[in-house]
Amino acid sequence: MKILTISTRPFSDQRPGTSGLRKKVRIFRTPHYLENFVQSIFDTRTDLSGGTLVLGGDGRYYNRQAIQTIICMAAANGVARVIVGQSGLLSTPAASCVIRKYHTNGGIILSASHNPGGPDGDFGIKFNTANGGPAPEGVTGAIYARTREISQYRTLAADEIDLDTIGTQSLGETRVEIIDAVADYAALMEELFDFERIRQLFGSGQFSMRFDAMHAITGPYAKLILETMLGAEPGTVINGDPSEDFGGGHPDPNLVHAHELVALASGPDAVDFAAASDGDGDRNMILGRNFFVTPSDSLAVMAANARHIKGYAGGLSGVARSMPTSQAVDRVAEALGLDCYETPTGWKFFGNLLDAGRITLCGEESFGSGSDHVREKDGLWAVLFWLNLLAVRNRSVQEIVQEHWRKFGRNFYTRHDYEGIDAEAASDLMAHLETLLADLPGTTLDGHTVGYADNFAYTDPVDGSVSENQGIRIGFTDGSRIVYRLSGTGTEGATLRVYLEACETDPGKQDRETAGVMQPLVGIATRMAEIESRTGRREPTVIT
Ligand code: G16
Repeated sequence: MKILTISTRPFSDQRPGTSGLRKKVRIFRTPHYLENFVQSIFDTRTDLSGGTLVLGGDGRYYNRQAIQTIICMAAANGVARVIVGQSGLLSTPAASCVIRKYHTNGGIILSASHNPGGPDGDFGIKFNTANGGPAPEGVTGAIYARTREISQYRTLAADEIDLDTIGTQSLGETRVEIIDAVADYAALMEELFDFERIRQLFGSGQFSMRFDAMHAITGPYAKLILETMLGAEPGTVINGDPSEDFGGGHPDPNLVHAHELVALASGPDAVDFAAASDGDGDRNMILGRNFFVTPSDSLAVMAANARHIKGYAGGLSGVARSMPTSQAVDRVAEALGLDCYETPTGWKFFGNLLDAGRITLCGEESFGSGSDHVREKDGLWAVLFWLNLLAVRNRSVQEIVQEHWRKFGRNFYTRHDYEGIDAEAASDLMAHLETLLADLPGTTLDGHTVGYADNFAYTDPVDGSVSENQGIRIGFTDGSRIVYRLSGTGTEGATLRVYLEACETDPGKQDRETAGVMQPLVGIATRMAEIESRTGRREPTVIT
């Protein structure tokens, strides 16, 4: 088969963000744009030549074409074996599972996660290393550097691969294996959780659940695992057929975008348990009857209850959370005598801690949690963890969480996002906050005394690498915090995230409404950052 060498010129905007390269579909369709980035992966990850690559995506618009392009380029770059999810699909956690299970050299995952899809939507690509996790900054930095100097890429003139039929095909010297996208992942879940107990819960007739796949990748996974393997009634999975534009929706599992599910978990006829996942299946939202579990609380509850779950009954080695995630899990770690790490935003920062066996569970405020079973956050895993817990504890979601607060204290939490603001105004706002930091400690703002104020920097305890400028933290002596960051996953302008947290150990005050509790901190945060005058926004775009 003839290898073609195509001349190209660098694009200046291929620096990966928090989780790979995310851009509008129309940018990815610019001639050579996708190819340049992919060739830069092959040029910097030289062990892929003669090695094995996993390939799959969340099924969004442009997924199939991109898969065909990458298979041809893999063959032209000497990859010996490409393992592709059937129809070009693999959820992000399933891709991580497959990369690890078959001892491959890494994987390319096509996804823009929770961002909308379709011809006018977003697309994304990221490289995961042989441990199954998102490439660390050293690797993404090298790929980016290569994109700045690339002058040619290699591909093949070949017929399209049949992506829909399971089996092995040849492309020149390269074996292309189309695998069942769900089977390996489902088998791993069965190892971790007590499926028999969950089957009994569903079979009891006393328990109702809905899972919202949001027209995205987890539909087939959830139908097989929840309805077929665990016996949940047909229809438990809603919006379960993946579509290229996610049914025109925004596949982000939060209270705003998963409103259909929220309605099913509200009111007198509410289901007992509801959950949703995102575009590529790594995020999760957990709801009880008329009850929302914040992602930060979800992580803390999991850590406190891990001993009840088959796969974690042997104990946890430690836990970690991203910096803006609430400190709820820190309280659990302290009570249980576990190490607790605070990392920058981005799942890639958990990789070394997981590989070194320093942590078993980790999570983020951005609706992500996971464990050492793979090296990505994992939406369905979190749902199964909760299902297993409900089956074993015989309590409602609300009872479990409220009991947790009584024991460990409650960390009220909210995040305000200002999306699509002017990028320059956003960076000026952050620069303005920097100028305030030195004088803040010791001052009192509306009754809250500042204990520390800094721009978060992280030194990886395993490899010593340093990541600076990871967000402004203002910590008060009463345990409350304000955190400011600019998102690294948006594709339009800038998104300012303001994260707010207030601690309450008095059980008599733990059942108040979050919005009321947070109001004073919201006032401090918006004034201090001069949000309205600098961005022109009076209100956040999304509050979660
Ligand atoms: C990605 C990262 C997460 C991060 C989230 C939000 O998630 O993997 O670690 O918390 O983005 O990042 P940012 O605040 O920079 O937008 P996903 O689900 O989008 O892949």
